[in-house]
Amino acid sequence: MHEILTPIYQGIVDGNLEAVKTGVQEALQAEVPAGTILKESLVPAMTEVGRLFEEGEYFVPEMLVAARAMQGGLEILKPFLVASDVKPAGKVIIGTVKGDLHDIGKNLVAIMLEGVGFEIHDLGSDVPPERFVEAVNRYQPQIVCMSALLTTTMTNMSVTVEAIRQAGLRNQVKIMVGGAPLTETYAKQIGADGYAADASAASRLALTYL
Ligand code: B1M
Repeated sequence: MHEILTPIYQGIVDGNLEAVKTGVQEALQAEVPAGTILKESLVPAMTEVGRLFEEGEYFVPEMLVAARAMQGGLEILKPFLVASDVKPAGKVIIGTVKGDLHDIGKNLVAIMLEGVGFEIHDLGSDVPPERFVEAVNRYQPQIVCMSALLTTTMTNMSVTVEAIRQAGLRNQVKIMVGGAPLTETYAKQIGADGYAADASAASRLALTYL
């Protein structure tokens, strides 16, 4: 890892929002590309937080402060990740499915999609199937993106796909899913059109649907 990125990584692991903000600003001033800052410090730091949680060293409060610190860093990075001169390529609605509060990955996917020119309607987290349906009716997007981080909530993706089908809207939209516990096979199984392992893959895949 680039030396200048160490305080950002450590700041997230320690849940130190101010250290992360300062670290990100300093790295940008030193002309480290935003994508490098993201991939080499923010993302690995969250992986480490997950490992510490799994090993019983961290509990929910520590995960929460780490997440806040990461969001703080992401907010500063966002304008640098989103190119301003790209024309809207299409509309996307995105949300984390019902019962699931994890929104960092979803936010990152939204940023990358915005970066390639999509108009984003972010429904937030813990989004019930009927709100996805309502948003498809309201915004008429080409693509619906769903995120899930828990094995217990990924099943709500299938419920949401079914709700969109029941509402007679399935042929109007492409449905993309992602999140750590998901696989390509699972995506196919629930009748989604596509799966993306990370935010860059999501933006590449979305462009193929236009
Ligand atoms: Co939670 N949590 N958490 N957590 N949490 C995980 C997911 C976990 C793996 C930790 C662990 O045990 N190692 C585990 C899940 C186990 C499982 O089900 N397999 C877990 C658990 C158990 C829980 C609770 C149940 C804990 C408890 O209460 N006992 C609880 C559940 C709450 C709920 O949702 N109902 C819980 C709570 C929380 C916090 C609220 C404290 C916090 C979230 C805060 C927030 O998001 N605002 C939190 C956090 C931070 C994590 C970890 C540490 C980090 C998640 C993250 O932000 N990663 C996580 C461990 C880990 O992932 N290492 C963990 C960084 C992010 C950039 O990556 O989200 O994977 P990710 O997104 C990627 C890709 O997955 C993909 O692209 C993104 C960017 O490249 N992607 C998509 C994501 N969505 C996509 C959608 C697409 C395409 C790609 O659409 C097309």
